[in-house]
Amino acid sequence: MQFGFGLMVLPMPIILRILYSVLAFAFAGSVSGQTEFESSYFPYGGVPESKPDFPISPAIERIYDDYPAPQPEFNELFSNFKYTPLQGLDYHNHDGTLSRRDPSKVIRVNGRYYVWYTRRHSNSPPRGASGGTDVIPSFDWDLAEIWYATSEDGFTWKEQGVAVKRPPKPKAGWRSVSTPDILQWDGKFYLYYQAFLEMPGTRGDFCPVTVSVAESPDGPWRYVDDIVVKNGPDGTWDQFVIHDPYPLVYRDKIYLYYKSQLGAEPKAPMWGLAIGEDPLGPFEKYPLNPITNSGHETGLFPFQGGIAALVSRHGHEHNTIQWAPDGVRFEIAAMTAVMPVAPGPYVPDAFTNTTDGRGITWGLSHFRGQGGKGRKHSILARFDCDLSQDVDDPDMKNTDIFVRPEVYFQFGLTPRQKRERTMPPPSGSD
Ligand code: AAL
Repeated sequence: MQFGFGLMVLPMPIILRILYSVLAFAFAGSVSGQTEFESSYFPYGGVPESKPDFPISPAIERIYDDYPAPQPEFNELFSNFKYTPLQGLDYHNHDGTLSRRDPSKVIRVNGRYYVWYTRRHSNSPPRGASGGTDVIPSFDWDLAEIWYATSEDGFTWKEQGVAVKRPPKPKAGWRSVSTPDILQWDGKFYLYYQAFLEMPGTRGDFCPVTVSVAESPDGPWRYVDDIVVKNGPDGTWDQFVIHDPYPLVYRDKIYLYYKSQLGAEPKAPMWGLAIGEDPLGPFEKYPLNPITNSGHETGLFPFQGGIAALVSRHGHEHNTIQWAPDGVRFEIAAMTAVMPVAPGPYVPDAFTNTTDGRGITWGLSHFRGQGGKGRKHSILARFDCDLSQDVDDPDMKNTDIFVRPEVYFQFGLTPRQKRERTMPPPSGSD
């Protein structure tokens, strides 16, 4: 809708903004004395626990209306993240031929922690879309298998071996199987994963999501020859990419979150949800997908009566922890920094159908681009946090984060930027 202003035609949103500014100005004028007077009485002694009943600024309104607690230190969904290298996993001297990445959520079975992940063991490091061949990986997750490791304490891990191998051509996954996540349902275990039918990078990063099933977390895993989360129809947001399948049991059903991408460059990954009553499907896509506007690799957990999400990379709301009271209506609950990439949290109540999710305190994640040029690979690491109703760790609630200069200098200018920025200013501008 548009409104005419003499000869000028202005769009509706601009008209509304002008109206708002005029009204706000008039209002501020009429109460200006009072506002200045009241504001000088905003109390000392910490942020008031409940919303003051005198006029406050929009920024102060937000801390009461938009966050679970007015101070991050008391917000159960705010946390720092601390990282520890894992013991027990070897990387071939970091020569790029062995990579581990995209860990599943961690679960505990018979007193042991289990994790599944993408493992690439190839003759050569990845050589990019144009360098990939039948035996040379294009990307870090090409020519991969799904392996698993177990741990007694979450710090030292023992790699146990392969869980899902690549099936023979032309079955889904013949080129690579990657990025698994785990579901425990009715006494059985289900691994959902990306099953590439072509080299990643051929047309993008397209692959269907399929599933393998086992009676025990140690396998053997039976390949179910079916695509469980289908691509959307042509022209829709998830017509190509369905990545990072991530199942939770919620409201008596399987809530399987996934990531797709609205376009190629700039990347616009967002998350969708598909809901099923049987681990083998059908999974029905939630009609309002995408249900986040940001986020790359999925990482979620039941929290209180809803679902919380670690939204680390990409989009307006990157570096946030979000919460949806119904698993769908996600809102920002906290902003944070240095979040785990590809988080696989330890979620004790992932499959209990809980209505009072207790939260998480640690998990595994990955670091990409290790080894330097020509040796690129990823490693798994542990992250710790306090996103739990049962833990109260003030050392995880710091909003004053300092990072070493080397980390800043890692974000150096590109050669183009350097060139352009060291050029003398155009003549006559002095
Ligand atoms: C990741 C995930 C998916 C992508 C690639 C490997 O971290 O989002 O798994 O395909 O990158």
